[in-house]
Amino acid sequence: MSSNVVVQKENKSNEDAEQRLTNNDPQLAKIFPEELAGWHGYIEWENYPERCKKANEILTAHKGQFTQIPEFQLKPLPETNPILIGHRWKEYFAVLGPTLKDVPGESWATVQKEKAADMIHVLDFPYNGEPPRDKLMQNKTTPNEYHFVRNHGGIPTIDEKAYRLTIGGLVNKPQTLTLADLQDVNKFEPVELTVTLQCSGTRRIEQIHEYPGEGDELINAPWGEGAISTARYRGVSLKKVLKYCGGMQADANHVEFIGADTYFKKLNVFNYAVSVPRRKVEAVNEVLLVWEMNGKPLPAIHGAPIRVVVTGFIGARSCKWLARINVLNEPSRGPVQRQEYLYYGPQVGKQNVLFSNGFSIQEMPVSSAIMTPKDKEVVVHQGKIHVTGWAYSGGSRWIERVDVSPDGGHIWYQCHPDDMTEKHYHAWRLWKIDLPVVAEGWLELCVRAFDNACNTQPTFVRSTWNWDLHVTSSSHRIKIYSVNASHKATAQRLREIEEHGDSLEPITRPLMFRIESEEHYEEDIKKHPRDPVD
Ligand SMILES: Nc1nc2c(c(=O)[nH]1)N[C@H]1C(S)=C(S)[C@@H](COP(=O)(O)O)O[C@H]1N2
Ligand SMILES: [Mo]
Repeated sequence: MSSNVVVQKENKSNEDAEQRLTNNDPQLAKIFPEELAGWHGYIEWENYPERCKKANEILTAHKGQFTQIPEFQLKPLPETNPILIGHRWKEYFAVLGPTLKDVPGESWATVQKEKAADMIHVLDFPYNGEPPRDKLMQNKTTPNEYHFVRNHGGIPTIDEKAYRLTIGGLVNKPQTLTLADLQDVNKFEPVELTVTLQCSGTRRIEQIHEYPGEGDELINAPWGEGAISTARYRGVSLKKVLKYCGGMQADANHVEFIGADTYFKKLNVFNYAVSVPRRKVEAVNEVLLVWEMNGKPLPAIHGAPIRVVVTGFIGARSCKWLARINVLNEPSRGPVQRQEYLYYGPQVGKQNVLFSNGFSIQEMPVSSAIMTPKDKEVVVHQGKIHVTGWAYSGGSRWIERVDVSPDGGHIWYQCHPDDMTEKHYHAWRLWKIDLPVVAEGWLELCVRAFDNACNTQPTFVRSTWNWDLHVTSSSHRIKIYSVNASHKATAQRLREIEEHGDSLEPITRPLMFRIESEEHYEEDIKKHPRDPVD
């Protein structure tokens, strides 16, 4: 129920970036070369099965030496920042030789350069980070330095001038386009769009806290409510780019995106590859190729120079460091598409799971979260608690209504439209409410949103728990300790605390002054005798 702890202690990511394993085989630079001049950290795997086989042999030979995946579901998360350290993944990079061995360290340097100092580093490598909750609530569009990041591998660095995008498969005229081509207004009219990206793992920590699930080898980040952010992107519509390639052929059904980064699965190597259905690409401005984020060049950590933005779908489909587009007859065969981001039924788990059991998650459902106050916060108020948060629905649906409850979901109060940011087809609405609260002590606050199709959220985490721990979209619940200072007795106690230089928090610490005078106590037991009259 609670979200990621705000972490204070430093965890030694830099030190750990010094690889524990190395592989000094002089042949490696030749076997696994950089694919293109001006691109760093890009090994092409998909076009070279022999190369993949060789990588698998090397990884298999080191199998016993890789660090175990840390256990973080059956015990509390470390109170460090970074929270988790991706030793194993760094070791995979190290044993493949010079092209990749420095990428973990470089990736961490990019985090330091491009991200705010107070980001919560959920996993240091591959880098996964979410902003502190109050920072996410400050603007309808998230400043680039606070936009969450989800990586499955390293961050390739690509010189803009050397960038080129190959488009092939079931298109009539395969093309290779440079960045200048994509930005040429005579070829493609640029578009701007406000888009919320949401990782399908957002709020996963709530599922983990209640019922742990799949512990993937790429650590499935224990996200809080911050693996969602919104930006204004500038780019071109992929629909137009494919038209420029002579259009898709009749048997084209899916469009695959291949990133320049390297991804591992059970000691096999891949480039990051995902796909979306043809009909999604053919909708107007729902799939963009972008180079600008909030009026600034797309940061390296977000996929520079070109990434895909798929509106209303899980973040995973918005491929970063886009190297190639393949138009296919069927969904991508990449493990990210076929073996991950699957939504399993209630009795599926380690004992019986098959990839074919789950359906592929594409559109995000309606979801929301309370961002302030924080879970377990002591809130002193005068009868109203100021509550803020986000609400979002995927699939080009938008939020119409947000309700907040002060009592776990019996009484609900609706946010006034003036207290919600404006509507977009593909973005969240931030909301706020002064929630009427009379009661004192522990209260469960919860939120539920409705989209324009009247969809709303499941009631409890348990209602939609799933083995892969995706799409935690149940009504978000936090516990707060209410102190209502409009009540006479409470106002009096707060004054006494101040007079004695004592403090209300932490509420678990006893007060060190006498809480009731002798006279008052005597008076009261006279009025309300402790013993029955007969
Ligand atoms: N090439 C590539 N693209 C990628 C990923 C990745 O690891 N490699 N991660 C995906 C996932 S799972 C998400 S949620 C989004 C996150 O985008 P962001 O890091 O810009 O917030 O990028 C997607 N695109
Ligand atoms: Mo994601």
